[in-house]
Amino acid sequence: MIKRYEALLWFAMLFVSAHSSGFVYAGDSAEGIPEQLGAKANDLQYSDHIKVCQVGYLVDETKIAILTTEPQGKVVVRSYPNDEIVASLPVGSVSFDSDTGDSVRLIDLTEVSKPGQYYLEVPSVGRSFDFRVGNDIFTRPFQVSMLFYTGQRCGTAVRLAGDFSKYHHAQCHVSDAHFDASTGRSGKRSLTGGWHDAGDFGRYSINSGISMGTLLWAYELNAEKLRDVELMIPEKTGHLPQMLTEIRWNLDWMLKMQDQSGGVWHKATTAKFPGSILPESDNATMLIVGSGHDPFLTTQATGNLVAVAAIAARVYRPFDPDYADQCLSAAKRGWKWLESTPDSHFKTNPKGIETGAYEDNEANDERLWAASELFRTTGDARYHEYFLKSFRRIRPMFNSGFPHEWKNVHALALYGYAIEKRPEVDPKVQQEIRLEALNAADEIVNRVLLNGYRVPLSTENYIWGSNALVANYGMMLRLAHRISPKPQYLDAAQDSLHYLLGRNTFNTSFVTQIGKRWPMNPHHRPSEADDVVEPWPGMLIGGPNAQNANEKRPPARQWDDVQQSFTTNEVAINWNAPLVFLLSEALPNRGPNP
Ligand code: 9MR
Ligand code: ZN
Repeated sequence: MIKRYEALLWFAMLFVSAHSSGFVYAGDSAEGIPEQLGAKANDLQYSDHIKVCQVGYLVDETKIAILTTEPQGKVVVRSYPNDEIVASLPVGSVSFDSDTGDSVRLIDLTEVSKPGQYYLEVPSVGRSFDFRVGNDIFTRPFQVSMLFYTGQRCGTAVRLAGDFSKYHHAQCHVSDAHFDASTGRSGKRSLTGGWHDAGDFGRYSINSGISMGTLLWAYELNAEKLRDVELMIPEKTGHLPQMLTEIRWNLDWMLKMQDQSGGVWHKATTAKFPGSILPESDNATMLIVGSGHDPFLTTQATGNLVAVAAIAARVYRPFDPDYADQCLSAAKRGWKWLESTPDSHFKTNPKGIETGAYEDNEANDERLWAASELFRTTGDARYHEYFLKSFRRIRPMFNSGFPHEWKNVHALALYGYAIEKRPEVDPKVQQEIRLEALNAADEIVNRVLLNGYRVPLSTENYIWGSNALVANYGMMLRLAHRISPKPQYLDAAQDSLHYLLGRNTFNTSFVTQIGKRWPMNPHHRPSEADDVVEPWPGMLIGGPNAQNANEKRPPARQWDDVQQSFTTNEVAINWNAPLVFLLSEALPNRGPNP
């Protein structure tokens, strides 16, 4: 055993040292490091062996940095820019992290709690990127992550604001959409608006559903903090909070995807993915795509719309009661369709269609989420009864080994019920769900504490969009914290953010234009096709994906910052949403007015 461990360790060290000097990051080309910080102290060089959260840490949280080489002496924290030593820190013992192949040591800098800007200095290794300590440090990342959605707007010309005004595209996808043969219909329909899903320009009901549910929850749970936070959107919004203005852009489109019957269409895309072009150059026929078999509309698309429109009815009510009514009536019509229509799945792309499939053969979770949110909005016994008779279908109720995702929204249905305050809630059922949610959170926390990088991912979790799994685990922990507050839940949720923002094996923030070094070549058509070198801002890329059988790298290292790598370096509305959720939760209690 020991021998094998030593061999592994030795191999790991070789691996690390082989990669530390010659490893080429896209960000090394300087654009990814917008501030070349003059490292005055001893002319220190930046070292990729010292990984910190490139945004920083909240005042009261446990603050961890990761060291991937042996230190020759004490690590110090210096203030930036005056280089004063503010703390001298011990380094934890070495352990081997098999998911990355790194030998890691934890540096605990929790004692540094005075708001300010700092960096770590490790003797004979170098210095870290600088980072901040403070309680308002996530405001800008929140705004920039929401700006991603503004950039994804379809059906309109987009020019980002302020510093980002070099990013723009002309009006796109405004011609009517044609009913594809898979809809059983003919003719055309206006379907403008919404957000482009990802690096492609498709618009998909299912993926919009989880994205919107997550964003609306982020707002609803943090309304006090978020109401006055300004975003870089083009509208002057009067008294409607800016976040809700951005979200409405996609909500209006989702509502258009609902058929007269109450059912909802699966997607609006061209037949094939376009090349690396700007959206306005994508002139192929826009199609409404159905399941290919009667009733052509699907249970999953409809369940998603019902849940989202039900949440929206609550959230928009104080600002726009007419719009709230419109959302609620759409949700109720959708529910009637769900009740009267047996399961109808989108099993695979119909003939001639090659865009994102978002295929799903299980609809009980979407039905449950629809019932849960309609109950929460109305208190109506019909929805409540459906929820009560169906919620126990899966055991354990929450999967601590795999968070909710576009295909599976079961946990969202349960969390909604767990945090609901209305008097009609069944207290025993609520308690049962809460306890299971806390069990799952405890298991996630344990995994985080055992992981070399404090990542919630298991080895099996390095799949397509693994960064979204990281964020969604964080969201589970934040929801658990709302059920029963514990510092461990907060720390572990923050660990997810820190991983995404640079405290990872690549020493790179996975969110474009946030932190000091970030992906330069996301799979994102507007970034590919425009003449700006840096990618559009605020985009969380998919992250390491170990599903390629021919790979030799450890799972967590299987990420490539190249445009073609859509399996590791694409962006998507459902991946940014839990990032926005985590950032919303990390904002200071009284929303600053930037
Ligand atoms: O996020 C989706 C991931 O879970 C799937 O494994 C993958 C392959 O089916 O598809 C991902 O979604 C893509 C969608 O199909 C089309 N737009 C881009 C999405 C992100 O890559
Ligand atoms: Zn468009």
